[in-house]
Amino acid sequence: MKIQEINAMEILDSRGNPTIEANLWLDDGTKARAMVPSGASTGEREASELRDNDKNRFGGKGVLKAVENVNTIIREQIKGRDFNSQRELDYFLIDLDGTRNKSKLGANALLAVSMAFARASSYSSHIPLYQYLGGSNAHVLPVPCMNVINGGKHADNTVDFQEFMIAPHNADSFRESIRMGVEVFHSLKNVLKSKGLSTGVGDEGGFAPDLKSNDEAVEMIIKGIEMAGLKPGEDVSICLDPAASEMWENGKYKLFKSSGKLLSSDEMIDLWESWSNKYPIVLIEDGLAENDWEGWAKLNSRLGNKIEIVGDDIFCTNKDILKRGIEQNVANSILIKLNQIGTLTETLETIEMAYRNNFNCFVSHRSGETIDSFIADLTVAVNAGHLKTGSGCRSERIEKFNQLMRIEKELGSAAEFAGIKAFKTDNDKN
Ligand code: 2PG
Ligand code: MG
Repeated sequence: MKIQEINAMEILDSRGNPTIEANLWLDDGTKARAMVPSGASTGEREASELRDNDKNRFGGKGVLKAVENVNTIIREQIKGRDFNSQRELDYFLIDLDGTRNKSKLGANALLAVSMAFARASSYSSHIPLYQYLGGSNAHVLPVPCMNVINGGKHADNTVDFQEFMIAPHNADSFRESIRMGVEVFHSLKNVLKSKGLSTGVGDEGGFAPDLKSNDEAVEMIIKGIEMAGLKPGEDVSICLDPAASEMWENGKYKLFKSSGKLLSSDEMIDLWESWSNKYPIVLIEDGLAENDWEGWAKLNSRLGNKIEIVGDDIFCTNKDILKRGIEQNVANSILIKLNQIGTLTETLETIEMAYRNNFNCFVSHRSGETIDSFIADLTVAVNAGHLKTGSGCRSERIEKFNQLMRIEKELGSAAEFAGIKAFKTDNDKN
């Protein structure tokens, strides 16, 4: 596959911040575009997102340097060159950058090219992206974990924890599960309205009301599930991403948005244990901070045989860090975000390592998104069984759901909806 032309430009993400888009042409005339998302609660060890830091443009958030790197250094090296595989291109880009964390050219620049090449190759070979990436066994439609209440860094409210998600797993199909999820989203809106609470939404499309406590968020969601005529735990379960790294300071967790409480690592673990006993929780992502490895090992030994313990900031989709996590037994699942590592191939390597070690993979959007639906295809490609890509509104989130419905339709009778078995819960033992 010879690259005929490549160019990039600065576009905007869902928060109105600049991000990068690449357009790539192969010599058979196929053309593809890819857009790169951007996080707010980023892990310390993520690959470097190159920003201009020119305070005169977008408060320093411009990405003109990354764009220029694609249009000059990368273009000069890959234009007219033949790449036999995605792997060959991605390792070429990694070598061209030459740094450990992609700080020279920018992980955002590299990922735009990597994704655009994958999409163009799939068009060129007339194979849908999910099958191009995953092969002919790509057939599992994920449970959409929908982030219906936003807090933490994603909303200006009194909720400490970043994401309260619903997992509508008791369905026969993805389409049905999305219907259930959206109906819960709408009935949650009515619950909030009836209590005089705000129904404005946060960055990922979940509601962002001021609540008296973090518990109240879960209680509202349970009411919303019931009001939609569904059974909490049986039809729809709860997943959490408190994004605990954001609360971690001097060895303590600051719950300052709600109560002003300061919790030790052990107290946080107790909190998650008590929550998972009283609420129908099937998954906790980043229940502890990225540098609290000792705490993670304890959390996983306490709850890891009951619910899914997902590492996001702690692993950063990085296989070397995941390896350490496997050795130290700190989790049973990993969050997968392409831009944390910066190329598709490295993402697939991390996923492969996870599966080989009996870890689950939970595919994820970023809080700053675009309408690019690449992660929908990736989720089916690797039969991940669950993904998180926002709530029941905002087109940059909904587009991924729509793409999954298209894939489900295309797969026809070969499609399988993952259901509850997507999660690492004690159902595993049944
Ligand atoms: C997370 C993500 C996505 P951000 O913490 O998992 O929900 O947030 O993109 O801001 O890192
Ligand atoms: Mg997270």
